Amino acid sequence: MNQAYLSLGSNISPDHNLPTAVSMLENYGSIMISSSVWETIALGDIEQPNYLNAAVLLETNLTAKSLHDDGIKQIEKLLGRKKTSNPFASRTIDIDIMLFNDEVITLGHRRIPDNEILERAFVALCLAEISPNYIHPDTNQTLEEIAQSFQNPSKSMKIRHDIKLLKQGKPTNNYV
Ligand code: PH2
Ligand code: MG
Ligand code: MG
Repeated sequence: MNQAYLSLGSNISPDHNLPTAVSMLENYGSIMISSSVWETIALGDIEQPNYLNAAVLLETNLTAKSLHDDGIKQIEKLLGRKKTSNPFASRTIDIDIMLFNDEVITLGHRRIPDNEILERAFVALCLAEISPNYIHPDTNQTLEEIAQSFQNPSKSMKIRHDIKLLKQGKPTNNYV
């Protein structure tokens, strides 16, 4: 079994699309735990609605490539994701593989572990909620330590207690 740590984001009908995407991931494995749902200010140079962001741990038989090509792309398509050339365009759902076991993998133009873990507070904080003691293969820091290195994240992100995901809660053991 593989352990895929996924980050999810939506800013078009996010109250619907984020929980739906998490449920659809169960077609490709088992959701072991989900983070809180965070409302976050949109990053990027254009004005756009706030996002809802979260992270989940999916246990799966699929390889990283197959999870991406066959699972994630299918869910993004079914939820009406539109292809645009702007990497910051609003989207119904975006699912990115941030970590895969403790492996270093290149998938298309992205690398796993994804650079966004060290660059985006909401990615680090969501991942730290679901596996605080996971050791980042590049920095040797735990996800908890990486999350704590962000200055004042509460300015740009707040938990949305009214939206729940499958298996949301505190991790009972540490994965990987
Ligand atoms: N994703 C983007 C661009 N900007 N901003 C927030 N707050 N959350 C996202 O998931 C996000 C973003 C494209 O990767
Ligand atoms: Mg993304
Ligand atoms: Mg993506």
